[in-house]
Amino acid sequence: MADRPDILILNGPNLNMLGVREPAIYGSTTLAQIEGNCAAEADRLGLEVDFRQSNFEGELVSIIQQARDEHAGIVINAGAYTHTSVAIHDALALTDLPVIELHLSNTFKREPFRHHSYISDVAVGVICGFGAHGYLLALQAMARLVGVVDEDGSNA
Ligand code: DHK
Repeated sequence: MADRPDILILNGPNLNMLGVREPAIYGSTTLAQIEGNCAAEADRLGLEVDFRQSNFEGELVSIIQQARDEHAGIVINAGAYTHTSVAIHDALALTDLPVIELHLSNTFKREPFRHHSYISDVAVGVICGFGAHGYLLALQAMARLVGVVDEDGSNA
């Protein structure tokens, strides 16, 4: 349906390796499986999703810049760029879109260099530590932010 809000779910470096990458930390669900789960959840919620991944910082910046014309909100797992990228911070700051920061792992239980995020202060909120299920939690939160469900989770 064309008038469903279209949510960009943007994945950064190394997330294309989910399934084989440190499964004790990131789980065994592949990015393709997460994409499929997101599509089903988006359909249930009344959203469209545009699910993307790049290992390149500049490409992530360009996708974020384009999102303001094409999408209603951004869910971003920027991978390691979360902790390093002023460029991604600045790109997110100039969108007028609601942003949700997402991580599979609980970054605060991990190495100190993962405790700082350049994204949190331009995000509405942060979801971390729930593995692949976090993507579905992020979509549920986004559905309320873009007004397709009420605060209590019922259809708006
Ligand atoms: C993913 C990464 O690739 C790491 O660099 C972050 C994040 C954590 C995650 O948990 O999804 O530190």
